[in-house]
Amino acid sequence: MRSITISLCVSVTAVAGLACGGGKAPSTGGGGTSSTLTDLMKARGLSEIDVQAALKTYTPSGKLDEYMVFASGGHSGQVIVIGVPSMRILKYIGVFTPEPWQGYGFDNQTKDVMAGGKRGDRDLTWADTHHPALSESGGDYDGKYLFIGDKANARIAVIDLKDFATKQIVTTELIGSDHGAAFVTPNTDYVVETTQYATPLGGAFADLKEYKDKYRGAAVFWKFDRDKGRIDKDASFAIEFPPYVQDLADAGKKVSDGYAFFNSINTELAWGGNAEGNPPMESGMSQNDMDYLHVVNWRKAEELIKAGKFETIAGMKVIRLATAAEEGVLTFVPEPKSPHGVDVTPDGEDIVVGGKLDTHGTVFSFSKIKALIEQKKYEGKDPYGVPILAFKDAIRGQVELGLGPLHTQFDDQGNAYTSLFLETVVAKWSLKDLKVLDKVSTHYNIGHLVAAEGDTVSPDGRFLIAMNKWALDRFNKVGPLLPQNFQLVDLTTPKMQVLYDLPLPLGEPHYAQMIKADKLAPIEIYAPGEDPIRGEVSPFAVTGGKERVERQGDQVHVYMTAIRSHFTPDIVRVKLGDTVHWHVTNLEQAYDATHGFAINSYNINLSLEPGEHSDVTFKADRAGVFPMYCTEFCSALHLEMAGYLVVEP
Ligand code: CUK
Ligand code: CUA
Repeated sequence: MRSITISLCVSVTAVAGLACGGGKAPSTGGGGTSSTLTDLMKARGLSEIDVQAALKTYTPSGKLDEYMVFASGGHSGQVIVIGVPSMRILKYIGVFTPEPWQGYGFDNQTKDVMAGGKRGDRDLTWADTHHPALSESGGDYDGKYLFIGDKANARIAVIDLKDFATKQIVTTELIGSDHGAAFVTPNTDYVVETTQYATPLGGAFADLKEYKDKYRGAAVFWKFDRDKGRIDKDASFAIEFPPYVQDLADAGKKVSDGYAFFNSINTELAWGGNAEGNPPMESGMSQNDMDYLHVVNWRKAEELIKAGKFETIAGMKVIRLATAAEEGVLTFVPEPKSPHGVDVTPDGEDIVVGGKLDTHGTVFSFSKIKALIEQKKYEGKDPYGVPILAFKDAIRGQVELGLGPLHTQFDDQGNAYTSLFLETVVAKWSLKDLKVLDKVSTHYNIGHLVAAEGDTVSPDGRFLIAMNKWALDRFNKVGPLLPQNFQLVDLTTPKMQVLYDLPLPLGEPHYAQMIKADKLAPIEIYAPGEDPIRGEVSPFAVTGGKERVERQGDQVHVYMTAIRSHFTPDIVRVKLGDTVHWHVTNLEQAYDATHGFAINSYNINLSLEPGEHSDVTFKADRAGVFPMYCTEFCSALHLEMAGYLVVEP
């Protein structure tokens, strides 16, 4: 895709076969005549640029998208799947929040998944999801798994892209919030989760006055078991950090494989207290000219774990700060004033840090950093004993970007794209010359941006999405709370061009990743009787003719099947006070044969995809007659797919 159209008349007539300049339009074949293109443009007030944008994104019915975007759902705790270039929303995946359409958080299987994210005894039914991470092989997306972090509650979720469903949520009481999460190492050996706000490790109590001595950050390296498709908590470990408020993170790749990079924003060690005589947090944290980029040698950390050089805190193996500093696991490099994004270039050689309160992007050189570490050429140590390299020796250079640089992505032509929050533009710049080449305005308050495979070892270029916050004046008004705005940007033209605005009315997404659609190969149906969370046929699954209700004391087991257009049995009689174990198997094996299963007043709604088996357990604590029915319009006789739960007093 390398065309910029000069004349709309030429391009549009060529592409769409439409008449131009007031000429006769082709007949619609329906007897009437359609308007000419210019009439349509005039009637709708569209410019040539608008029509070009429309032609680049319009995807006729039945045509598929080339890319899929996995966007964080922000406060909703979910993941949003979007097609590119059409910008059609394809799915919301239930992750940290119950999602009734998918039955997520309603059946026993997905309740167990959600229970994996409990903090203490508390069920958590929301999340502040920030950063999704697709699984990688050799630093490239492989389309197998997706991970996402919950900043509010320090949790990581594992989503299997075989069926686009959440399979596991993990958390550790070691830390109390995260932000540099989720990021994967180049072969998805580890899913990385880093603290944002420091707390005493393991959730112990210490007053904030003891911030410097008792509060800590940490990077958790969750071990991912690819065969099982699950995080292995026992094989995971963490590295203790000073309480510098670590922010974003990225894993090294290619030449920097084995390393990970974390930035931080609070070398001042401010901890708030604006009503207790201290400066407010935001000024307390913005005094110093430099913060610290944390350079972590995680392969070295793995060796220390193997050698037993760790302490166990809250069930997690932790390499203590002094050990990490002494053994060369953790090294600091000064980075300009309260940075935000940290992004490793496709070749793994450079680390780009957005200045936020600085107008520069700083480009650190991995080979220089590595050489300095090997020569032990330090300019000093921080108060915790962590060696510090000299800023000027560790950088390749700086690029003057503009106001409020945050996050950076890459294309296949050696260019980088950085979001400028305060200037509210995307800046395109040359990695080689560190020179800005182009800027495009976005509406408004751009946070992250995502380019096609733009954080991998082989970015595609072509498309970029500016992920803007609070879409003031872009859409029809919907009250004071504003939707977010994903703006699709064309990277193939000499000047970047905004093609499409997609409002996202579900939460603040922060980050997303864009993968080539043909790397994904989701299944269409489950095996007969399969429990999707365990990935095997459920011992409670039944086939047609084997349906039954069994009672053992006050425990009632219902073995039910669903097939168009009935449940068997369709009347279930229990007694008040019984515990009911309801096992439902969808007998269908056709792609489009999902059944729902809802019971009135009992807060039950399952989704049974073809072949799927689900269980739900509840106490029949309310007597009466409760309609139950299928919640998907599955057939002409869908309304008849119903029955009754009878709870006898
Ligand atoms: S953060 Cu939100 S715009 Cu959580 Cu990656 Cu930068
Ligand atoms: Cu099954 Cu409607």
